[in-house]
Amino acid sequence: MKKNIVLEKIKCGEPVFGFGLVSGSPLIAELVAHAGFDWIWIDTQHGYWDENELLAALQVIFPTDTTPIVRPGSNEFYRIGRLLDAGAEGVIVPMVNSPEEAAAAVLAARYPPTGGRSGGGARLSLFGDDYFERANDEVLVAVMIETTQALAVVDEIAAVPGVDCLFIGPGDLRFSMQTQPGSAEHEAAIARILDAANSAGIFAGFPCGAVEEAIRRADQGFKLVTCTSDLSTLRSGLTSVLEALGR
Ligand code: 3PY
Ligand code: MG
Repeated sequence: MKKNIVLEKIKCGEPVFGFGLVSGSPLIAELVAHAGFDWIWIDTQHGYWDENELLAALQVIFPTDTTPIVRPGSNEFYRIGRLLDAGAEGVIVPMVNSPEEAAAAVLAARYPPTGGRSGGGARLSLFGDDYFERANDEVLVAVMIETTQALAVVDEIAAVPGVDCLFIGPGDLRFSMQTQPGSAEHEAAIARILDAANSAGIFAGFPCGAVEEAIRRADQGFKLVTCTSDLSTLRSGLTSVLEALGR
């Protein structure tokens, strides 16, 4: 089976740097996939992807060395299975608030005996004849810790068999904590989640808005980080052009 390069690098102790796609554009996905990032985060929770655009994006990413990881809109069994059947090499499941919800994500993403993923998906033959035997080792399962409820049971969530990564949702976490991003209590919660992942022998991830932050979070110990996204990059490019025009 095609190796999951992201998991391979993380197993060697390296952080992996990704780029988020929210625009629903396979054209942008192709450009980014050839740019040299370790992974692409396709966000179908807050991004603007329909199923056909998502499939087209996965098709253009496939021949490259960039690993596509998709965030489903919610923690639903068939939704997660469909993303993986379309060729996602991992899922980042939002709003996982309990060990039971983490176990539900694993059930959807891993084949028996670890989980209950349903076998199917014609594209999977492209990954190799041994896809069904190897997928449980090659598919990355990240659960998002982004509420005070999840924070209270973060060690139990990290201990759920089949979970590879605790991926922080810093924005929702700060809403849930009723605090500001970067406040001492927000940073303490972030450090607590990182610790929980490390203590459980798994890794942690962080979505960053800028490359400087991605490097800082990687230095802090986060392994699966994003640097920015397509629309943020476009927005900052537009700002520079308008500034040059004096507008
Ligand atoms: C959050 O910050 O809550 C996220 O989900 C990041 O996309
Ligand atoms: Mg969130």
